[in-house]
Amino acid sequence: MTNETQTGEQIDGFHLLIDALKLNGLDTIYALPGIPITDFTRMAQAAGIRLISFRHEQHAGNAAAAAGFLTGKPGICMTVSAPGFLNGLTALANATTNCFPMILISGSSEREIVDLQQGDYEEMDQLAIAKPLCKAAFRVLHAQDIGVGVARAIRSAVSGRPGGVYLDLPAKLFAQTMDAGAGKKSLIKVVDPAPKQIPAPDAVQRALDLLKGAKRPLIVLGKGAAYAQADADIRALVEKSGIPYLPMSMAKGLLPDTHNQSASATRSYVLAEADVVMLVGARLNWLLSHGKGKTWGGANADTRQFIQIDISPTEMDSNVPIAAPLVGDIGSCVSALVAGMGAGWAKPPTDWTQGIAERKDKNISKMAETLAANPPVMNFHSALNVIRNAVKARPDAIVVNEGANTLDFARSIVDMYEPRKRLDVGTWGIMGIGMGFAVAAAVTTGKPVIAIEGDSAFGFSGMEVETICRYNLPVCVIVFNNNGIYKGTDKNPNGGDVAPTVFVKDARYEMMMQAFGGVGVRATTPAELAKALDEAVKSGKPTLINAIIDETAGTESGRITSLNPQAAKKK
Ligand code: ADP
Ligand code: TZD
Ligand code: MG
Repeated sequence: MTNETQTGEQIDGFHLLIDALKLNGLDTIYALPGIPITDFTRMAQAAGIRLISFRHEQHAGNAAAAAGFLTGKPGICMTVSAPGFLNGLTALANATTNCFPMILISGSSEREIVDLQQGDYEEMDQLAIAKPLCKAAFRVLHAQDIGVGVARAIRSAVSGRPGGVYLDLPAKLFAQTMDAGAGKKSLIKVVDPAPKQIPAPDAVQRALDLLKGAKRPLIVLGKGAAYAQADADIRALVEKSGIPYLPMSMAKGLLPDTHNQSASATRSYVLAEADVVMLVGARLNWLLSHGKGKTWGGANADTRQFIQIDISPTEMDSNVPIAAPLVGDIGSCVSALVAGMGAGWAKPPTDWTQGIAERKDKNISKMAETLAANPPVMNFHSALNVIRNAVKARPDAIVVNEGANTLDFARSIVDMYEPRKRLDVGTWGIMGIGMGFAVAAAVTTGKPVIAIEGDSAFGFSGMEVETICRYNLPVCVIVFNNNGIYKGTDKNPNGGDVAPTVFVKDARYEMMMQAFGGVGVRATTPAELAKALDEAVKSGKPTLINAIIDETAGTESGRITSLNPQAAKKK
């Protein structure tokens, strides 16, 4: 065979994969080495890819997912076969659930042995297992197909509704060689991986007509709106329309939470009373009570109409009828709406906006009183007031947040000022994202990261404080230590073992960070917490603050008690 691209030099699978990733601007890999990818991680690092090596694959996967959300490029996670793959799979499924683009690349055993179930080292049919849990799954068997495999993975992850993609690479592939020139030619630089999807003009008009007739309109911004990086268009839509808006938790900061159109402080009122609701990158799932029931009761319960902007056409009518579906990418949809509003757009009736403003003011001053109180034992409010002030002073800091009470209180107390600065438990309400998300936030942005962690939540990924120290990342972890899940006061009425929700009392979490050379502080007062947090943010040193919280202060299941039948009965 003659081929003008043939050079006589050879290239192997390892280097084809590295080159394919680099060609597409994928410059960071979150990984955990071992057979068959150990050499790959070394070679990737040598080739200038940032290789962040974790202590458990789930956290490497979570880091890749958060990187995907923050950058709009798929985050790359790399694991070994079977158990490593399975450890990463939770993160892949969670990323898909959250609509975050990531690619989980796993080494795997040889097909011949796996398919005959002959018992290879870490044998598992990984592709089959991954398939139902992610957006797309591919396997590459030949070195010359690595370029195509990576290209397909990238496109699948970021086009349309973003999600997780699995790429299966059997061990033998890495060592396969081919002519270097032909290899180079086989790689694909993906052009326009997430193409705009322009909404149909009649769909835009339908939405505008509905909005125009509304007496009590409401905009709900979801994390899809944050992901879309259409910040200026979204601000223009909100401000030009004059419509009150509610940010879902990861959409906080798209407009500053202090914006006068934010209705967060009177959330239940606006959900119950709105007559036309426009969802922008937010699904009507459990987090919005499926668009029906008590939350959406009020005078307009039977006549309320929804407009939904989403890139996924099949999201429409998932829970309630959508009167005006607007299918397209958020940037294109929102800018079309703004253009269509024209110059003479009438703002919503003042009885609606005034009513909201009054309720809001009342609730905000009530909250201010609670936040100012300084009870003898630090509680969620007095501790979060400190963090609220710290974020106000450093609006570029990224907040990572998980737990139950620690999550619910932080979400409502800590105002956000900039887009994509809040990362949390997302659609599943999953525990364990903390340290992985924090690492990715620090690595992709270089900004200070403040991880607000319930003591239970922190436990899921706590070992990654070593990773944070190893890469000297500007992460300050604040463990809200109330001695347990929800609270630390449960007793086993029968004696014997302690109750299932309580932990060792007064655990010294700060020593975990000290163990790896970071700063550890135990804080029992808001003043101590403020000082330690200020120093952490200024120095950028890995820090863990063990914030001692009144163990009686929390409530069971935080704010989702209604989903916990036993606790709801007790209430
Ligand atoms: P939240 O939890 O904040 O309410 P969801 O995760 O439920 O948000 O909803 C996000 C929605 O945003 C998904 O339905 C997804 O399809 C959509 N989405 C994501 N990116 C875009 C985009 N660029 N343009 C339009 N819709 C998007
Ligand atoms: N496991 C996983 C993966 N996700 C979950 N959401 C849970 C278990 C159940 N769960 C919650 O929903 S919140 C929570 C668990 C275990 C921990 C709450 O305790 P915390 O927070 O200490 O983190 P507070 O402040 O004490 O309420
Ligand atoms: Mg707790």
